[in-house]
Parts: sequence; C-alpha cells; structure tokens
Amino acid sequence: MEKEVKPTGYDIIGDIHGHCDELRSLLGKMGYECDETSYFHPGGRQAIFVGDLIDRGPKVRETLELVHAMHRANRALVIIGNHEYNAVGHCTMHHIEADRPLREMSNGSKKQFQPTVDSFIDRQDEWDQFIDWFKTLPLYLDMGPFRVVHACWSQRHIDFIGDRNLDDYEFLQATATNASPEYQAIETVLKGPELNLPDGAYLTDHNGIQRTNIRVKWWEKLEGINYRTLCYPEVATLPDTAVEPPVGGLSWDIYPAGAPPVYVGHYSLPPIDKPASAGNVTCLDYSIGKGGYLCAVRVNPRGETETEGFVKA
Ligand SMILES: [Mn+2]
Repeated sequence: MEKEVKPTGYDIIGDIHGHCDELRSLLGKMGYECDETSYFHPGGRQAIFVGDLIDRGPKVRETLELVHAMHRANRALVIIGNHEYNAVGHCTMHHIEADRPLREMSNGSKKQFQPTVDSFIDRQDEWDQFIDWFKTLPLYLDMGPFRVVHACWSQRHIDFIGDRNLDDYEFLQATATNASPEYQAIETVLKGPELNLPDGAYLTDHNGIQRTNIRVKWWEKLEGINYRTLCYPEVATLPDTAVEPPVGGLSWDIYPAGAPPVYVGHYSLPPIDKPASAGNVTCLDYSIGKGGYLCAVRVNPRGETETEGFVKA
C-alpha cells in the first residue's frame, strides 16, 4: 500500500471506449510514465476516469488492464459509466429467474458490447474479475472544490444514492426494476435526463433511429428556452418553439450556477477545438471512434482548469 499523499493536480479523462492506443498517447502527452506497476505522474498528479472504458473500440481488455492497474496503485480514481453499468446488469443473473440477466441489454447496447465480448474470448475469469471491479466503483465523486459524474449531477439523485454502489446487491437489484427510485437515479446520473419533444417532432439519432425525446442541458433553466437550444448536443433540425415544462415537474435538479465545477463524459459531442464548458459544467466526450478524439482536462487542487489545461490524444 502506497502512502496517502495529496495529489498536486488532477487529469480528468473522457470516455475511452476501448481506444487504448489513444489513451497511452494522451497519458504520454501529459507526462505520465510507466513503471512495473502502472502509469503514474512523476509530479504527483492523479488521473480521474469518467467511465465508459469499455465497448465499441478495438482494445477493451488492454484499456481495462491499464486503468485497473493505475486504480489499484492509487494513481487514478475511476467512476462507473453507463456502459459498465449495462455490462454489470447483463452479466449478473436475475435473482428469481436464474437463467436470464438481471437487466437485459437493448439490441443497440448488445452491438456496442460485442467488441468487449470479443476481447475476452477464452478469458472468462479475467472478465468476471472486471465485472466485480465495476461493482466497487463509485457512481460519482465529490472532490470538494470540483465534482465528477458520468452524465448528470442531479442533487436529489446523488443524495438518494449516497455512498451506495453496485456491490450492494439489494441496490443493484432495485436499479434493474423499472421506475423504482433506484432505477430513476441510475438513469439520471449515468445516462442523463431526457425530455419528450412536442407532438410530431422527432430526432434521428446516430443509429438512424427516430427518437421523440432529447438529452437535455441539465444546467439550464427551462423558462424562455427552446427545444433546439435545450438539446445536448444541439440539433439544428429541432423546433425552436418554447419548451413546455413537463407535467408534474422536472425529473432532475437543475445544476446551480454557483455550485462547484462538474466534469462529465457521455454526451458524444462533435469534435471541436476547445472543451464545451457551459459555465460550471464541462463535457470531456468528443466521440472517439466516431471521427472524434480522446481528451483530458487538467485541474489544480482547487478545481480550476489549468493554463493549457485541455489535452487531446
Ligand atoms: Mn456514456
């Protein structure tokens, strides 16, 4: 066990999705070195991974081995993403019907999961150990001066989750039960809140599927905003009509302007030169594997982005 030393800064790394070569390149650009244990920063910085290490990309197992080694050596913090959550639900058997998964994957999720399956052929024990590791990961990090969550910091859901993670079997089981408060908390925090579009409006997603709901900017107030602007990322074809507040109130807590900076991944933003920081919310997912890139934001112990703080792989 290494001595607990306060990191000199943090490097928050976006969704990797099995792109291990780019991860190595990113760590190298930030001055990380590799010893017999894992990557580490000679200046005493700590890496933070926002989740979605697996699926889609070519080197899922290598990615997991690299990140897990850093985590075990106390050189990185790691939170869970929706892809790891889906994998846990799929690879844990149902408590009553023992021949089916606790939580079925959609066909779209199965397709994205296939590269993960392929990278663990004849290595079932190793995969099982990674599933056990995913269960121990926190669902969010409150670092004091800054916060990290895979998709959305909704205070009521964060408070409800508390310090529980998927290692708590009752909690895991409850998250797989449609419409339970635990299910809602996972959907909100790991997948981000969504809002129905007005009648007749739809959005065609990257899988070519027509959707009648949108992912929203959960830090924006709804008064005076239209659907096109509220959608995250914005979609030019959406109507610019004013958002109708949902009956019964919002299913998420709007992130307050004065709250600490929060860093997220998940939103698969189009590649741009600078991180899309909307006030105190910064997204680190620029769609690696879909023509985008892997990136990190470097922050000091006070949670402020450093000069030259945005690094691309
Ligand atoms: Mn995600």
